[in-house]
Amino acid sequence: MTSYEPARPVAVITGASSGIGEATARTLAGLGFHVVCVARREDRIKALAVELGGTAIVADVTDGARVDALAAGLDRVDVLVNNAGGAKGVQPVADADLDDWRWMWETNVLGTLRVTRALLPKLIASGDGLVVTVTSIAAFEIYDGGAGYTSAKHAQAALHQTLRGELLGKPVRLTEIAPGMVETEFSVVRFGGDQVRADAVYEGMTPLTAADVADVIGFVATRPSHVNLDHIVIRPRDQASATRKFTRPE
Ligand code: 8X3
Repeated sequence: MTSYEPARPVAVITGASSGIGEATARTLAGLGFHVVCVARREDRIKALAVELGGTAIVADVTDGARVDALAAGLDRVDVLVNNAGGAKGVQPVADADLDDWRWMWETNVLGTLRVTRALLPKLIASGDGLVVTVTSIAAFEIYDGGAGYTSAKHAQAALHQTLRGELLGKPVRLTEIAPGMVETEFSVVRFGGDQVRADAVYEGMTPLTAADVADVIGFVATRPSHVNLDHIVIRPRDQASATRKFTRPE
């Protein structure tokens, strides 16, 4: 199903078709990893994998059979970057859309669980595994209209952090990356494809780019194997919290 040079360490990146996932694939490939780009959008990850000399695997993290096939098709896994996920909607709890909530829990929480559980034996067998989970500042902050997303991110972080204890003594490091505002497809997806509304989120301030976050993931992945960066929060200078940002006057 897949072919790669096992001599190079292998990094599996979910949600690799755009944004932080795509940028992370580029960064890790530049650092010498064979990148396995996982996402639903086949055309995008195929082009990316060709460009980076990696492998594209079309899989939705909500599909257990595809995730198991992904794991079965890989001989070696050194790094897993759990990046797939996102937000849908900004309804208050009183008007919560259950389908949006289900999607957020399925992708962010159960998606991370499925992929991590499936790849864990190979990460351990590598002798020096690393699991990076991209959560969000929403994993430790809450805000009005954000409960579906913040609750999913809190749960994703709890799952990731639990592994830190459960894997103690095993050769696997665990790093949670919690970004604030990053200009990607994040807000477009959240607002159901409304680009104007998404652009307004970042108007008058300087958000992070996907490459800014990928840089940090590259740093994490290149520390000596006894060094575990547990939790990294990265926000733009213009953002103090999920609800406080500095906006330049026009
Ligand atoms: C999203 C973080 O600050 O854009 O994960 O709400 S923020």
